[in-house]
Amino acid sequence: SSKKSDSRGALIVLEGLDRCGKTSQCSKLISYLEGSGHAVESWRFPDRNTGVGQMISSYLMNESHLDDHAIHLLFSANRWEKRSLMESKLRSGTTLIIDRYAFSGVAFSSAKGLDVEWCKAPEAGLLAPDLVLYLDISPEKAAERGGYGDERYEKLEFQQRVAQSYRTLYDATWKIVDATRSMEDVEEQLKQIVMECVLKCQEGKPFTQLWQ
Ligand code: 2DT
Repeated sequence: SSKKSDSRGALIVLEGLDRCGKTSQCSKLISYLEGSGHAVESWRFPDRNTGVGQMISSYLMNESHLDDHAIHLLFSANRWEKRSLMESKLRSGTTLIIDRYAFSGVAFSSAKGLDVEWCKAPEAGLLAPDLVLYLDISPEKAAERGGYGDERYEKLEFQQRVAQSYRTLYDATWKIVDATRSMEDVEEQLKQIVMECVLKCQEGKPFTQLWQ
């Protein structure tokens, strides 16, 4: 139906390897949507500001050690603690542009050797994105872009395994974008795809949930 009451914001996720350009493209999309009069917020996972998020942050900075399963569940809990706010923002008409989501959760944990189905299980029931933009770049090219930082996962061999794990998650909601092109080219391509999605959600596209 296209009743006005069904109108909602779009849930749009950007995914990709470290240094694929995700974070810059998220802020460009925010300016673009704001400039064209849409209500929009920029989110990211992990959200390091919550109690759970602080545990994740200290793990990522190698200041604490956690079992691979335990940290996986914390990343997932960090999404669950934001789920109801996410739904109410979307219902009130705000589009959310999110830097990483459950796909990072599964790709990074399964790259450590955890079972993919086990990794997906705690994510089931979270809101499914209307669109996943995958900024595609080889781990080697990404590494050439000024190198990685000091966080736990920022190593070439690990990023190679993450790239393979991501590939098993592609579905119809994904758009694979060539992230080796210029920033401006990538930006132009993303704008078009995103606007199409925002308009579809305004018309009342129903919500779906992850992996159920
Ligand atoms: P940033 O550098 O983007 O802050 O990410 N990660 C992220 C996981 O392992 N599981 C998750 O569920 C999420 C959201 C990816 C920090 C690192 O955390 C990884 C990189």
